[in-house]
Amino acid sequence: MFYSANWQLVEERIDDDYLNNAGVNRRFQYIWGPRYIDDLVLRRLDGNADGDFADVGAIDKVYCHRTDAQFSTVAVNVIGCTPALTPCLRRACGWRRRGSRSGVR
Ligand SMILES: [Ca+2]
Ligand SMILES: [Ca+2]
Ligand SMILES: [Ca+2]
Repeated sequence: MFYSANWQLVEERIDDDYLNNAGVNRRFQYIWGPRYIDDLVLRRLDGNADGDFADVGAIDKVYCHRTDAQFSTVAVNVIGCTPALTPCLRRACGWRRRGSRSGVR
């Protein structure tokens, strides 16, 4: 696990089958917002640990965290990723283009 200087978890590397096949199988990255130290915005999963988050289908995913006023996660929206990250995040988190109605969470 890797942490920022503020002790926010930024990356987690998981070895699911260490005894039979040592080596990372999955990788999570954590993206934090600027509002507070516990402002977790989303996690993204590199489900095949190949270094990208663009494998379509059930392999790579985005987990968008919705939080309450105390920055506790109250809901997680999970979607399979697409090769282009921005539309993927828009779908997962309901983000809109700047200037459109009901924008960022
Ligand atoms: Ca392994
Ligand atoms: Ca991948
Ligand atoms: Ca890939």
